[in-house]
Amino acid sequence: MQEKIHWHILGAGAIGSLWACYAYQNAVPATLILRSDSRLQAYRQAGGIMAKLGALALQLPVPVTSPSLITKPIEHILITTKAQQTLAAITAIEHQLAEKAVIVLLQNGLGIAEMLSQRYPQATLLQASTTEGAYRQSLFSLVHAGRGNTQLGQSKTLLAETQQTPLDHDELANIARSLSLGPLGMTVSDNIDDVLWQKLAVNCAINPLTVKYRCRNGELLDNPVALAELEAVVAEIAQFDASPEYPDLLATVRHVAANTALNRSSMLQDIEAGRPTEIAFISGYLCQLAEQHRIPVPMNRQLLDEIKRLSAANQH
Ligand code: KPL
Repeated sequence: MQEKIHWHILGAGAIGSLWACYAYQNAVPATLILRSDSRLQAYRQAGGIMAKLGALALQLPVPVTSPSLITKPIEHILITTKAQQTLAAITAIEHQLAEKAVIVLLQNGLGIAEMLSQRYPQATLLQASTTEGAYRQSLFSLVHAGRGNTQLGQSKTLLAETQQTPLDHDELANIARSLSLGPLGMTVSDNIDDVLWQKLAVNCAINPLTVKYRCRNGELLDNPVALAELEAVVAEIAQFDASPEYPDLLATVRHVAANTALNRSSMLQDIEAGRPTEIAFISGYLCQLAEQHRIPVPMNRQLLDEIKRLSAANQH
């Protein structure tokens, strides 16, 4: 029988905690890496993660560690940190990261994969995108709020730019299977670049506009001014060669806004809590690419500037 892969999960936010809880529930070996020894202490005092998984509310003693306590090389790591926290988080554990580690990046925004592939050229870097809905009520209290799906793949764009070895479909399927922790499913996408680009469009449109209008995701569809701006954001993104066509992209964004109608976007939650946002890796990434390719993206630029300004005024 094939030995089960032991995953380390870096990033104990909602998505990282979600995978860690279902790993525990499925008796799959996984360790959640907390950011510091003091967090570890707080976790021990809490006695685990209080998880509301559908109708079940359970206290789960999920295995955890902290960067200073990791003694064995990490061969498989699922990164679920916010984009802006990734470099600091991985630097803290890189003394134990195996040279040929398999790294799965599951986060909003783009740009981090390129940085990681330069920094760890021997590693196998995979990317994933999820529509599972989860949020934390407090540090160690998690709600699995909505069922979705998760796709995994190896970016062809990144493969073309680096010396990474391409994995075949069976190898990818094996990794996806090991991260499919009932009821969380993970499937292989043969075009993860397309999936990530669609997710970028969703986040460029919904996240900053929900901050601008201080509204829930679905309310963007009911407000004609916000909807016109959402359409402008998407039309600008559709100009890029790598992008899916405008009607498909717009249909995806509208579908996600309708499906998550009652959600407050992660960016709105960050702004309201005075936390840094992911804007630099969402609209910021897009505007940088637009500059390189001389593509006009005035609506995205305006939203980038507005969120940056609000963030600077808002952090407490
Ligand atoms: O990814 C999201 C986010 O809030 O960051 C969406 C899909 C917009 C759901 O709220």
